[in-house]
Amino acid sequence: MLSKKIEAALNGQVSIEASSSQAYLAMASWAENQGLSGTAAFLYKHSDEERLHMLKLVKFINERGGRAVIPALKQPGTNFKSITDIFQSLLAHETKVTNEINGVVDTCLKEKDYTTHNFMQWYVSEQIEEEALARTLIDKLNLIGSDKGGLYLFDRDLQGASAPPATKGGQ
Ligand code: OFO
Repeated sequence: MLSKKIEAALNGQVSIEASSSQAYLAMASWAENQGLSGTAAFLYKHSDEERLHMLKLVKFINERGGRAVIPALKQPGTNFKSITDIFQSLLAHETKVTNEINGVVDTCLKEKDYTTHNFMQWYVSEQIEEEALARTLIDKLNLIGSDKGGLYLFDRDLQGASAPPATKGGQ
């Protein structure tokens, strides 16, 4: 059974994951409108993944005898200056998410809820990967600068990274 404190912390995280999904959906839509179809595919997929992160929490809360609350969401930012701006916003967002996750982990330790602590470790590892990926993409974009050919290849690479495994590179 979850304590009220843990239940509230996990519901806070449900809201954060849902907001992340919305934020990346807005970015995906922006990229699609710019003709960056690979970047859009990558961001649509990322948005779907965040929704799965949210669902995983909802199910955990309910399974542990708590009550998951499906939150109202604020409209995410919809105007971006450039593709670099998108990935910088994504990294800033993920860094905040990491801090929030660390906060939940901290509450688990204080409440001596080792089951939820164990469950949250999946999120801790996921954040390491997501932040690293965002940093790699920003580094690539910084290298590309204003080179249109480079941007074309960057976008094409992201298309490949977003393909379902069966269709990836014909393998
Ligand atoms: Fe990108 O964050 Fe979920 O956890």
